[in-house]
Amino acid sequence: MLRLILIWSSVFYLACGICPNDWVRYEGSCYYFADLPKDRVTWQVALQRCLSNESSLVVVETKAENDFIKSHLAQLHPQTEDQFWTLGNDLDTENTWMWGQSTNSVVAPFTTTFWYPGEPNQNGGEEDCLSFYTRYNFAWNDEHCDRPEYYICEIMDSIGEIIG
Ligand SMILES: [Ca+2]
Ligand SMILES: [Ca+2]
Ligand SMILES: [Ca+2]
Repeated sequence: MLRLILIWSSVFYLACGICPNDWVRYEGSCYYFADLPKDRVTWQVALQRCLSNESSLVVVETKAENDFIKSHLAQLHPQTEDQFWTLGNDLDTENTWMWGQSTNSVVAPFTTTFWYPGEPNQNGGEEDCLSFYTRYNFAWNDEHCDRPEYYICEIMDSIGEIIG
């Protein structure tokens, strides 16, 4: 059922060339950026928030998409320590980074990465969720999944291919 909702929603919005209210369009996708300064949640809660909005945590596939997200995050003027969850994680197998989890419906390997130098560093021995880190000028960081952070949801045109 969830798959059907995701696919239908994706087809509807993207075929119409529009996004839901409060979402931002870029190329073939619609994005939702969590409200600053209050909407900070764990990675798992962020994932559920996106799923309940018929979307996914963001999947970054190209440098152009990464650049779009970085420029939008800069416009939000977050604090230095603020981070933004993506769907990326190595929860299934340490140091094997994937978009999604085997227990979720969306799983895809990474094609391109934008880690900050020295990341992912598994700091403290348990950093398994991927964030855009303000301190790093929004380069990628692996962070403790239970830490409350902001998040980005995406309705993507390729979601049908990814989960199909
Ligand atoms: Ca994407
Ligand atoms: Ca890890
Ligand atoms: Ca890290």
